[in-house]
Amino acid sequence: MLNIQRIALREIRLPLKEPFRISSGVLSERRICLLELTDADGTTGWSECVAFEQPMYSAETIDTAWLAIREWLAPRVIGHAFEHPSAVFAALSRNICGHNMAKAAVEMGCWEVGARQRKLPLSRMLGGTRDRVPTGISIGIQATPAALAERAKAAYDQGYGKIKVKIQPGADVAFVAAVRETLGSKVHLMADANSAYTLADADHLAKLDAFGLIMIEQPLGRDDLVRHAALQRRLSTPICLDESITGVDQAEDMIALGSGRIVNIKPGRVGGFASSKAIHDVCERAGIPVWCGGMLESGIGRAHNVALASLPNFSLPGDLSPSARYWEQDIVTPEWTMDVDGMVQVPLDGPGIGVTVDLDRVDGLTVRREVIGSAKMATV
Ligand code: OSB
Ligand code: MG
Repeated sequence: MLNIQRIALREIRLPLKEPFRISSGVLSERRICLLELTDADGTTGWSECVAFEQPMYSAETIDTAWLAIREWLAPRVIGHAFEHPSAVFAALSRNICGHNMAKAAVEMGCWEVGARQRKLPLSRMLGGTRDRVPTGISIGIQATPAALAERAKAAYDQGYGKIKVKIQPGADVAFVAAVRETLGSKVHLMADANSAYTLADADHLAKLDAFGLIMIEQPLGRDDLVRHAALQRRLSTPICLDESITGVDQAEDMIALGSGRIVNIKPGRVGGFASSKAIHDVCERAGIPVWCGGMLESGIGRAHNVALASLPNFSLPGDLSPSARYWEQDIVTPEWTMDVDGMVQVPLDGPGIGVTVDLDRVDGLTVRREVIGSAKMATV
């Protein structure tokens, strides 16, 4: 029985080792909202809200998420009993539109608490079956094709099983060509446009068909399911949708319309684990592969993603790079690592997320804190 009494929100700031550029903007520091949830039985769990500082990827930001959690979402959970965390998403969604990343942070924290109560690894609580998951890397937009090719080569040599390069108009065909030429024809290569194109660019995008990409991710706008279907008919490269898939309904629409052939599931984008699992299941039935995307998470969000990626239909490498790719030092121990075959171990030895939050470090990085819920328990 889940019965959350208290949610402690905090904001930490974590500088990225190097700026990450996508078509809609640059990230150089992550302002991260962390949640620590406490159940009536004393069990605690952690989650991370993946919203960015600016509304560049989706409408949410860390500040809107903080407000949504404090004002509307935490009160739907605190002091309410749930048989199982799978019931939380519906309770958060009744008459509350949008705010998926805020909902996900609360809901995924509930799954972590539920897993700890049952003494289960989060992976197994979710229905995961793998004990290691294949990892890809997402490389930001670089100044020149040669610089990108050099990055891609270094990543391939490290063992990554999939290389994704960010593209935008003016940094696309020549950049992908340089990477393909450097890596050879066998390496799993893909491009992610983060909605930078319109259907008027279809002929231009069709030039990418020459490079044998395993997919092109989110070429058009997030609401462009019909236009993506038109574009897919013009491309031999499979389209993978990211921003467009905000819930299971959009996944069903994508399948019905033929808007894409692969789905990137980010649990934050879709409102949490119940929604992710529903999308996973719908895609599995339709023969659509899924993989787990990333939002430059700290080690806490990464733990949630790795657990999700251990489900059976996550059949392509996820954007699950190890801690050292992003941070000088992560906020969990052990840090996330990848072996020479590009695999990340799913923690199965302990309950919940399976990594320990470095509280001293988190305290040192905290710039804002707010406790919601039981005053009696809110003494720290
Ligand atoms: O579209 O997947 C994306 C990073 C910021 C914004 C959007 C995206 C990304 C990534 C990073 O691709 C993936 C990662 O966490 O390594
Ligand atoms: Mg993407």
